[in-house]
Amino acid sequence: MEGALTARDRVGIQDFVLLDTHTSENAFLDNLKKRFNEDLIYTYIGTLLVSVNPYKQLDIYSKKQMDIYMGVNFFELPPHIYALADNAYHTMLAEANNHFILISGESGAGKTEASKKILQYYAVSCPSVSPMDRVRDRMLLSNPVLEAFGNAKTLKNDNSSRFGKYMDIQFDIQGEAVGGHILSYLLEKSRVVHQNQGERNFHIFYQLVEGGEEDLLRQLGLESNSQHYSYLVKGQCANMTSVNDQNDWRTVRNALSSIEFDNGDIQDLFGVIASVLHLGNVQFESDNKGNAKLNNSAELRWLLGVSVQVLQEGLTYRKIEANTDEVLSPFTVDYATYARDALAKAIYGRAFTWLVNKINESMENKDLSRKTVIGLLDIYGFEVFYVNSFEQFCINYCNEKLQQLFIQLTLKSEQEEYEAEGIGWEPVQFFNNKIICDLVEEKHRGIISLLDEECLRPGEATDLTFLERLEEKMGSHPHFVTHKLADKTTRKTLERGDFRLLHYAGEVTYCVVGFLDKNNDLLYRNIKDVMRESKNAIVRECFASMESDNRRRPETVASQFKSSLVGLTDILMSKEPWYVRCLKSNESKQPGRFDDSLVLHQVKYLGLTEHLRVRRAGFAYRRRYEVFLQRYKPLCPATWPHWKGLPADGVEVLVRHLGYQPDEYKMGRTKIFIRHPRTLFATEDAFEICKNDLGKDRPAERGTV
Ligand code: AOV
Ligand code: MG
Repeated sequence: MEGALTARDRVGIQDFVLLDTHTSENAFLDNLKKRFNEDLIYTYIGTLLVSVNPYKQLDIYSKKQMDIYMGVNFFELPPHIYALADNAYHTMLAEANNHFILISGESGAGKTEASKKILQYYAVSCPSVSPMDRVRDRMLLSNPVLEAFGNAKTLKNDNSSRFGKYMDIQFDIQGEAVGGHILSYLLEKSRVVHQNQGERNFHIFYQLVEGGEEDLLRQLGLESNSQHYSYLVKGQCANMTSVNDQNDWRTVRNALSSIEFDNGDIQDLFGVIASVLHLGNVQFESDNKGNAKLNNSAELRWLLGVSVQVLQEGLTYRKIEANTDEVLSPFTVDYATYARDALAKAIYGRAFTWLVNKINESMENKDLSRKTVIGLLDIYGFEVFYVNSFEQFCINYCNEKLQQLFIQLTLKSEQEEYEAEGIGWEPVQFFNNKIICDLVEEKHRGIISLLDEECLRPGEATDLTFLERLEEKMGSHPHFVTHKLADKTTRKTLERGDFRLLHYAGEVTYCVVGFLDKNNDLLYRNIKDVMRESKNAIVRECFASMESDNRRRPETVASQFKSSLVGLTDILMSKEPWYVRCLKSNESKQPGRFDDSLVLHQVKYLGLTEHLRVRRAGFAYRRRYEVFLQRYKPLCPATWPHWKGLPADGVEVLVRHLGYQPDEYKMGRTKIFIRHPRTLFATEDAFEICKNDLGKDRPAERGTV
């Protein structure tokens, strides 16, 4: 009927690879938008999943939906995060190797939600033998706990992850989820003592104060009102409508009891939170010599079971070693306030690490039998605020690294492999962000190295001398701009104390104030000694293992972060990748609103159309000849039970027998390349039937390929 929309027009194409006309960005956007308007938030590019944040609850995550997707071939059902989770899972079982799911996208795009859906899918749908239920429950329950301690409201996202999280889910050979392990990355500790306008501290503080039981609050000396605490009101939005701190408190409280936390641990943990709040209310004033003294020591008695006297001294004096003697040097009010905040950040940061370790203990599987893993990566997304500081610098650097990993694993290695395998190929151009990664992290020349060098000149270096060093060394770099070097048009918007990086995802102007301090993250030695006397076991433990006698300079924050990201890249590179690319539909968190230019910008910088072009022109699957033949040889009389010739020749005979059309595959030097997943799925189905028909004595079981 003329004028009527076909279903396809209305709901778009569910796999971009099948988009028949062209691969332009506009066609891409158009398809996403059509689907979004029908509440179809998921679309594939081959096996990559694109997800657009709907900002409303969709009825697509029920147990029934999970059952529908379990064990079904990827392309047989509409795109779904469950389909990706299921495909990764079944491939892991079939190939007996390790996988990871990289979830990326900017702040508020839906990464954390996606990672929770995947974990739920595994916890609910995978086969289960009763004793392991506990581990699975704990994996699920670790989420609300870590979110309470590690997430906060920012201007971009009401539940923004302020730490990076990589979680291995371990499966036994039956496919049961039997253990878990979390690695956490650089928590944004500065939030403990300061929040920008419109932002909050970590959720747990408000949950405890607003939701904590009367008895508990009395024990901790807390008022049931977040307005009372100076650390909770810096952003002037302690109370917000999109979260219910009281309900969340109960969830977290129950989760803590269900994970292996005993009452003592829980008490101590809340003791830490309360102490941080009390510490924030400690104020100093100047005595007649200009030295800091406490103007009210009442708050101190609530602090961590440390003697008031000792703590007071720790907060207002610094111990200096002079020859063999130790002398106490008094702080000014500013210094004392700084030392107080440094202590609050240190206590919270270390308690967070303690918490992650504790959760890991509770999910640990001590059984030594063979296991494979699926790793889930959910980090803080790229973010740009009105003022961006050291924290955004680290977060955005981390996103550059993940984009680089994505490029290496898909666009670059894919194309290099065709070349190496001698397969005719028209290269696809893409922007490689390695140049920005290098700008940040290169040894001796990168921004982190220059920052570290400045941190080695205490007393002489300042944030501004750091900026001067950058100007000196980076001057002509195409992705670096400062006021001094900018052309007239950009200079207007750039302050003297700023530098700007042209990131893969957009420009970010960083204000250098605080870079040195935050990178040094110093805590005076005597305050650490004080903490070791605490009656709170968590605090004692967190400060006990620390470097009191070790005079070596600890690694700076940025350098530690850099090494931990290198470590993460190594972990990921040893596994098979799957990708979820999350897109933000609009900036105002509104349900159903699709902002064309915002989405288009993300499609561009995430390299989605380039990825599509490589996918369309390329091959979805490839297998080494030996592996392919070993698995599928029962499907052809000529290759079963043994093929005597070269594996490549055997594969050729086999696929002809299976009816592969010439344009469906290519023979490389060491591998067969298969264009469409459906070809391999058909072969896999045939293999399953053949295996069942012929009974147990068949050789190529799942797991041997
Ligand atoms: P992020 O993890 O990518 O940002 P979230 O996963 O926290 O973003 O998503 C932000 C908000 O968007 C959530 O709190 C939900 O309200 C909504 N949302 C996301 N995905 C969905 C979905 N599939 N269905 C319904 N609502 C959704 V950050 O952690 O800030 O980088 O650091
Ligand atoms: Mg998140």
